[in-house]
Amino acid sequence: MRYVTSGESHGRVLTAIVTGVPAGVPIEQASIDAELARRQTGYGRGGRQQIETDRGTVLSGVRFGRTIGSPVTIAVANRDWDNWMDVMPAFGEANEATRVTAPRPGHADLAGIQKIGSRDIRDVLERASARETAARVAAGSVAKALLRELGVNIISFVSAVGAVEVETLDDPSSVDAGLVESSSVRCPDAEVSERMCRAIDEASAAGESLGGVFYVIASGVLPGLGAYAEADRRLDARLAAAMMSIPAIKGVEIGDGFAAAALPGSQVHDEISFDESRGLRRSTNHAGGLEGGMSNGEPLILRVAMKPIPTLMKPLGSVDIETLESVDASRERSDVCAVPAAAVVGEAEMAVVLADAYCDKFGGDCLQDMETAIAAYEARIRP
Ligand code: EPS
Repeated sequence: MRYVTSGESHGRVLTAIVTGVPAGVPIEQASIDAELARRQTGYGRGGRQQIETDRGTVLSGVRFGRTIGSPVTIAVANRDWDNWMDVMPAFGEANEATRVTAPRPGHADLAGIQKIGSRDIRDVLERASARETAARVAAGSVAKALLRELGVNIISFVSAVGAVEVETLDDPSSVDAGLVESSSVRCPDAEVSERMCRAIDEASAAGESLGGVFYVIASGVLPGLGAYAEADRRLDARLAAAMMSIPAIKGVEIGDGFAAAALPGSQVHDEISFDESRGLRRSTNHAGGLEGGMSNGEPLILRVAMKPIPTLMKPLGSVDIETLESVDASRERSDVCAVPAAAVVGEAEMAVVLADAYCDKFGGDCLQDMETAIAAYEARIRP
């Protein structure tokens, strides 16, 4: 299973096309829209979220509420298009007055126009905008629908906004998802949530932006997904690449991640045990559910670092690409902090990778065949 998206931030519509979706997966309009709404929440978002109420319109691949094995297309309209029709039309004459010429440090702006040979940074920023992630979440909702049938559950939460962080986190996979969903910054600790919101207020008042850290966790994943034998089928590599594909992501850790590099092996590796009810298990999960490029049956735990958003209301120095004079970087309406939204995008990215890995291992033609193959596999690996 994989997806492509199309669409610009202030264009008419975003679309996601998901291919390799097995037939027979139940799809609900409400589940697609609920995922899109989760991505739109989060303290620190800008004025744009008051304009948009994202809805996914299914254009192909679903019939009477079930996938039919053909590509699934979902469109998400940009309501803001009404205000941008004159800036983003497909045809007509370019308007010099709406050109953007002061690239923002940290954004795709400068390398983007150098790459495509444009005199208007808007040609780049419209697609580089994280608005595109709405389409990814639509794609992820299809992957999640399959995973739900297979007993896999994916959650995310924010553990840091700027310098404010949750200090003690014994077992990230046992975090209360209800608490996360009720926090405006997707943080399971109410007191830390409050401090995160104040940090966002302070950044906003200072014309600053803030990054942070989020976890994405999958439970109910069977062992043996991915591969130890081929580099590009390794599940850890594919999950890390999927997280790094989200705009503004600068780091990914699996399990104990960088901290494990400083410890002796006996404190890092998870002992293997057996009991009648649970079969072969690990007593700890330092590996974050991934060993040898494969899932090992424990929860998959990824920790992801997001840099602060590049659009600053108190801008950094830049150079006008037309006059070559020193100027302030361009200011666009933007968010102060989008870490909670990025966490929801992280869930979608993980869902697509895991759905693809399940289709690889258990056949991707139809859900019923997958369920049969999974039952046989579970019986075989059970001692
Ligand atoms: C973004 C800038 C802002 C964000 C946008 C990402 O949009 P605008 O330029 O219209 O104010 O709100 O994110 C979304 C619209 C979204 O739905 O996530 C940027 O430059 O990356």
